[in-house]
Amino acid sequence: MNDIKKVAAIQDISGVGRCSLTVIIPILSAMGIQVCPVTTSVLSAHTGYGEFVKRDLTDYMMPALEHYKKLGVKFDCIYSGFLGSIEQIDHCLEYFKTYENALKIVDPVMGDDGRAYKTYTKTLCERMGELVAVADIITPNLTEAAILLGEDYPTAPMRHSDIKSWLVRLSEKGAKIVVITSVPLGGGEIATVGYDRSTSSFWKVQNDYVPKSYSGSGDMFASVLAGGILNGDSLPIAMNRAASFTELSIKTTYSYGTPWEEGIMFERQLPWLMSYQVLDDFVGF
Ligand code: PXL
Repeated sequence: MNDIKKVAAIQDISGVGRCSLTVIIPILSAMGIQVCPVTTSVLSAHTGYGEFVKRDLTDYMMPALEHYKKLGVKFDCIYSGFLGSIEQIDHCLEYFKTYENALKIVDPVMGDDGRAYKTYTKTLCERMGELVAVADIITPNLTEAAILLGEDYPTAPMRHSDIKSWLVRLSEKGAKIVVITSVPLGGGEIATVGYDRSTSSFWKVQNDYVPKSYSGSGDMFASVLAGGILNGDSLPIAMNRAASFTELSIKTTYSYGTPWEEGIMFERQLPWLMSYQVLDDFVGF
């Protein structure tokens, strides 16, 4: 029986810099899931390099969808990430509508460290809200959560009650499951927090502080989370798996002192994902 799950990953591919498809494909493959890329653009390097060569593939997205419909391809999950234009958001909405029974994961990639990426205009950020509204699961970092809620980026650690209210308000926009990464809490704690509206449950996984961030870490987190959920993990176990793999890979990268734009060294950690370890390093809060 062919029980390998299929994920349509609506994402770009960047030659260097380890983000989007160059992270998502190996991770989900290692977790036993087939990635079917819907490539939105090809870049020589991600936008964090400042200069890059780019070929936009917006006009490829709908013909590809028509072809998948003709072939009768069934996707178990549609997963969108970094997007380059309003048209690409419209096309993503079509994919979500077409595969209404698929698990809809939206990683609302828009920025980091309190700032929107240069390519993300105000309109593009607003339209990202439409994708968030049709998703089952969303995985914003704190910057993206603030943009989606129209809040200022918090400059001080957040109280539990405040981050819980952010999770609930984000979920009220549509998604049943909301996971926010890189949240500074009181006492120097940094955490990944999640909320499942169907059970009204809040979950927290602690992260060690590493004094450097790397491109593609959000893609890494979201793809491991997606793989975990598709493989039957509960929400806290999937969050724990995603946070642990990301932390392991970030610490490895930090130990080698490579530049942030080269992304996270994860290649040699992939066997950890294949072992499918049972995890219990999470708490309800
Ligand atoms: O990791 C997010 C991402 C994906 N794709 C491209 C990017 C970025 C972040 O900068 O530039 C092309």
